[in-house]
Amino acid sequence: MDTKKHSKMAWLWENMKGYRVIYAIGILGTIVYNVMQLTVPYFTQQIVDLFLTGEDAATNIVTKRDLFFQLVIAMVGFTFLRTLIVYLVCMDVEHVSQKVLYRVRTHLFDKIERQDMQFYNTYRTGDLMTRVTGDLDAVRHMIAWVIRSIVESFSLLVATAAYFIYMDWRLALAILAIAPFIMIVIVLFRNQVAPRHKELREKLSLLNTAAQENISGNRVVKAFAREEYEINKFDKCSIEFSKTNKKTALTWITFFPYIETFANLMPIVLLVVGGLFIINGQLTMGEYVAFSGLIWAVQNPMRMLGNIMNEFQRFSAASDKVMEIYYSEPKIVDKEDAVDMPNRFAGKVEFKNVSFQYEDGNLPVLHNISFVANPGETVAIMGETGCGKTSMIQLIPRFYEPTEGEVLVDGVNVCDMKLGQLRKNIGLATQDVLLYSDTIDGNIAYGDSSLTKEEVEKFAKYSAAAKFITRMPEGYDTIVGERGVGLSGGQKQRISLARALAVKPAILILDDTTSAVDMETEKQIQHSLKELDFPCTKLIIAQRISTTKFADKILIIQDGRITESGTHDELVAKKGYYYNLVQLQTGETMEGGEA
Ligand code: DGT
Ligand code: MG
Repeated sequence: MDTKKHSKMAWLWENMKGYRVIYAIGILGTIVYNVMQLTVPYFTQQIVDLFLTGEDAATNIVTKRDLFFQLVIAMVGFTFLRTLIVYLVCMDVEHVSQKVLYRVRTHLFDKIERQDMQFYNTYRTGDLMTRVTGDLDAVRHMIAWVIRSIVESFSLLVATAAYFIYMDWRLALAILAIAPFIMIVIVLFRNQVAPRHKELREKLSLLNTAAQENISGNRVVKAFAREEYEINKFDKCSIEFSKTNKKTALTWITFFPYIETFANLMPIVLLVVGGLFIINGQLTMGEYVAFSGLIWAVQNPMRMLGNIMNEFQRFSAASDKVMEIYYSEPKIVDKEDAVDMPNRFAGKVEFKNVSFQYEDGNLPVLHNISFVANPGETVAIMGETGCGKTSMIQLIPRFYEPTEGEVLVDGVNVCDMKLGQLRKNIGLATQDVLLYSDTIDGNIAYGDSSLTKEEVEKFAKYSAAAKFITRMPEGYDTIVGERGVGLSGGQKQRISLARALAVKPAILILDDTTSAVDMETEKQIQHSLKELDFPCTKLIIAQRISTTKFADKILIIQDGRITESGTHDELVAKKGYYYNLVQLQTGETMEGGEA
């Protein structure tokens, strides 16, 4: 994530590809309409000198009547034309800014979507949301407003300065001598406000994260009756944000009087110096009127600079965040010489001396794991909570890479495969089930949208979900809420199983997928898993002996190591961990409790 290498403006320019010409036209238009502002005082000056205060004013108004009207019409005409150009320029830059916004946002989402697991462990959802919304808006604002305002102020200032110098360079210099002082104030302001904007952006991200985590975790909040606590927590974030906002605004307010004082000095200089020049006959009244009619054109850009600087710093802080994601690269990607595998895998899974440690963890979670699951076999994985089962199966779709050793599928190291090919062959039902707010049908067909209704129903039957789905008011068209709200834990697990089966995977991985379903339903699922109408290797993490009993192989994991492996009978005969588990669970069953 090397943001440093790319300058912000170069990055912006890069993303304006295809719109650069029309943007340049907009900028040119900005210059034109600002220079055009000078026409009004020019015409005014002519009118004043010729028809109002000049020596021949009285005769001129009779003899040069036509010129008078021409000047007035030109003045009105230019004003209209100018308004039209301003309108077109605004449309133009708005158009470009929206196009660029769309482009960057799509790119950003694409980047986020393709990241690996580690990325999601690092970034919080609320922060990522801030990047694709608020931060991006600051980028849009840069194109639509900040750049245009810089050009506007600059062109107005330069044109006016040139016109002033043309009229009377001594008076012009006297007025413009104040500008450098304003510049100094602006630089001091920038140094103070830049860190404020960085801080403000962080506070906004914290605020969004607090809101997001709270809303998605609302059930826990309710369960623990922690509403007050959470409201207070959010309130704190909100106060922090508002305080920082105030601090940022205050920074401007501290500098504003200096700029305002300097800017207001300009008309005073004009009055004093200009007055003296008129008295001495070095300046006509018309010229004085032109100067005074245009003095705002020097003052305003100076006043605007603070505002522009403020917005520029906001862009600067936001674009850092956006560019960090924009240039981020997932570590787990296809190798250039990735092996091209057949579309459908045979389904052999092999771990060879695999050890693994999370990048953000300080201890290895898997040690020297070796086993083979042959095509079509069922391998059960058992072990107490936290022993590393989920971590182990996450290495198969290459969500993470082993720190040592190799994970092979069909004899090829998964790290040498194309990710897309590998993952298309794996059906995974994760431990914490996440369903989309979509219909049940849509959720089951998530991995293969070409699935027919009949097929969806078939997979629902396999996962023993058909019955409860048909009982729902709208059957397969029932919309399940966000994260599957409205379904029971066991129902969600069964839909998740149907979704994993629906891709007809060569390798099916079930991570505790039947933990929340009753024994009877589980039996049905076991039965259908045996009867699947496509060949499939199954890796099943489970806690119940009833689930694992008929597996071709059972692996017992303890503290990240395989301590026992074999069939049910072999492991029972071994009288080790598994044997104790059997004792414990069958004993409980006999007493009538569920294992
Ligand atoms: P379970 O699902 O409760 O039966 O437990 P397992 O066996 O699935 O455990 P697993 O693989 O989720 O976790 C093994 C160890 O790894 C445990 O000490 C927690 C740690 N761990 C899990 N996920 C992460 C992670 O994303 N980052 C870090 N640093 N550690 C993790
Ligand atoms: Mg687990």
